Amino acid sequence: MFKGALFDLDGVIADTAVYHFTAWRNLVKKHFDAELPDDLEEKTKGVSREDSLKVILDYLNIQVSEEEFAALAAEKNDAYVEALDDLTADDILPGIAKLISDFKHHGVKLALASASKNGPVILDKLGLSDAFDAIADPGQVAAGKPAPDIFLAAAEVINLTPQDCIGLEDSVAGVTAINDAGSISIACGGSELNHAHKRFDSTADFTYDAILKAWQEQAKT
Ligand code: B16
Ligand code: MG
Repeated sequence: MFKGALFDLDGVIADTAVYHFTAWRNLVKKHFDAELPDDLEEKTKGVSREDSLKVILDYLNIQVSEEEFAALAAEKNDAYVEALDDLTADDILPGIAKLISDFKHHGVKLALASASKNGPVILDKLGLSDAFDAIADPGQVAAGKPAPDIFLAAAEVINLTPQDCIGLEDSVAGVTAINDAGSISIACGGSELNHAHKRFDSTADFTYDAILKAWQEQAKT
């Protein structure tokens, strides 16, 4: 039986991914009068603010100074944080509140393994801060997703080995990070996440029983 659950935030606990990409789109429109294609969103999912900006500037083939880079990242974050203003517990994705309460009922420890530096604020707005035993700090890890660091840190802050944990993710980079950390990856999303140990279509399919079954199947292999 697994002892810990390492949660991604954007796209797993709340649908804040759309706010991230809208903020990037508006920034790029304002500063460079350019549009971002839909498929760039997946390349920024789970990826840190700075790495997301690099992906976007590479796509646009634009070079900026270090100062401009920092100013763009800060402006995007201000717009994103403003968009979070109205976030409430109603924005928790389907199935997640029940899953969290079932995990707690079964003594599973919970840690946040989000790339977002806004994680604590978002958990607070969703009324979930007390449900989590610990939050891994993305500002303290050497490398962002797809590197395993944030999931290794998340297991460590709840005093467990990654092998005793499952990781929940919605991004290609995040699933790779969980796998490389040595945890069992449980994903929600399309076939781009087929590298997960178990993939479901949506968070509504993330039930305690389904996840336990996925864990037991993996334990047999
Ligand atoms: P911030 P996750 C990630 O969160 C987002 O998916 C990604 O789009 C964002 O760039 C990253 O957090 C950093 O967020 O700018 O708020 O620090 O999916 O790992 O929970
Ligand atoms: Mg995510």
